[in-house]
Amino acid sequence: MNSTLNHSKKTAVLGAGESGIAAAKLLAAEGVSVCVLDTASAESLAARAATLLASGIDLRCGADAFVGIEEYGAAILSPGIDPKVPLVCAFQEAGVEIIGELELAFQRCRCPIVAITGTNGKTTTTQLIDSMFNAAGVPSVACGNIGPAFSAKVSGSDQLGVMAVEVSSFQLETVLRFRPKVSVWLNFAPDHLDRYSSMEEYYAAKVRIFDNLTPDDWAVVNARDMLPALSAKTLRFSAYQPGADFELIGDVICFRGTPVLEMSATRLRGAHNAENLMAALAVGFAWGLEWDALRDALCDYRPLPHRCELVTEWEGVAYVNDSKATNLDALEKALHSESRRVVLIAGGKDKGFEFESVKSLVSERCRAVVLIGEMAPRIEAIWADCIPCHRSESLLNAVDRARELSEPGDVVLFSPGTSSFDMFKNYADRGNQFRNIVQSLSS
Ligand code: UMA
Repeated sequence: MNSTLNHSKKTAVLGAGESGIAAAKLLAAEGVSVCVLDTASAESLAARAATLLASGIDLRCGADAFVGIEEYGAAILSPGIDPKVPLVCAFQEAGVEIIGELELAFQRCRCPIVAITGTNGKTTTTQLIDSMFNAAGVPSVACGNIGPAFSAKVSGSDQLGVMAVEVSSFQLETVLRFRPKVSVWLNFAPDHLDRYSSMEEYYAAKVRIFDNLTPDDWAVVNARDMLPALSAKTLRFSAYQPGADFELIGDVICFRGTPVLEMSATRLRGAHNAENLMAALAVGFAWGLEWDALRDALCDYRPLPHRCELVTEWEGVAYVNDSKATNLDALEKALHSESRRVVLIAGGKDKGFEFESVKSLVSERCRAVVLIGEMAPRIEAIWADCIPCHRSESLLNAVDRARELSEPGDVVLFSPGTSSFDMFKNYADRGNQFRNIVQSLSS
């Protein structure tokens, strides 16, 4: 076993979500005595308790999670659990070593990995890279923040040529030896300010992707971002400024002046997607693959739902579901990629964003704005002096209002700019509800 952890005592896995269950099963398969702890109620975790029990793993829930901490020699932390919560503090105070699920899986991985981080575009780029490798004959699996968990996939990694691992700042907070063969840094913009006290703290977590790079490794980075000096071989990309290794010249992605891929040959739109494609191409170059081996996979790639997804054209108005826009950078990119006049539906959970930063873009591109969720009053207070703002209590009313406000040739863009948890299960639930509402109203 290639772990630095002390497994002579029991190992605790903190969190019974997807990554916690995968980590617990991975350890149990190695013969480690493991117990999963979760502060949620036993009722809410009944199904997961049954899954774990089937693998011979105990689950302690609610207040029971805090009992007998001295019994454990090590703890594995799920990414969604903030290290500042009482359960993690109790382990820290007891002197138990804690590592994250990402680190646990990395220490067991038997193939090189490409790790992809960034505020936006991670999942699209991870899928692009994974399909590009498979098409080029390098067996690959995509996992990590994209799901399934990295821990769920490492046991078969000796059969793979590479793993494309999407990594979040939450996962990177607790790395030790994590060392990707290629580290991809897509972009950096305000997000997760409900977990981090400042942008500096968020950046400090994310930049840990480069902690263990050596001159044998590669870094693929956005030329617009300020990053520390990197010891790895570095490739830079930008769709917004000249001078990087990968640039966008007209509609064409070029590598050091040579045309490589026409955007119009792909199903992806917008400069932000050009950057996702550049990052994938750069990974292929770092791996020594030929452009011809990469192009077809990138051109065949179909964008995921909830990312500037056209739902329908109705009464001459396009309805676009961009529910994945859970931060202002994503909202800004959606507005930039729209040439039509926009009726924007925005708002959701208050994550601490200052909607001031997109105010001038919104007033330039939008005919009107319909606001929903916890943040609606705060956004209205910021935007109302430059753009007509309307508040709606439900998404159904918001779509109805946006329909009244739009004119033929417009687009109704649902790009919330913040997360969904005040009204919906997650961004996918929010996007599915938007799509269903639009489809039922228009049919
Ligand atoms: N919990 C506690 N105590 C606490 C807080 C939470 O016990 O104080 C428990 C909860 O009751 C719950 C469990 O922890 O049962 C949840 O753990 P988790 O939030 O880590 O969720 P997982 O299901 O393991 O999902 C995680 C990622 N979630 C987060 O980072 C929030 C998933 O990314 C990822 O797909 C999955 O691991 C597999 O790797 C989701 C995500 O939203 C998609 N990521 C964020 C994002 O993309 O913005 C970072």
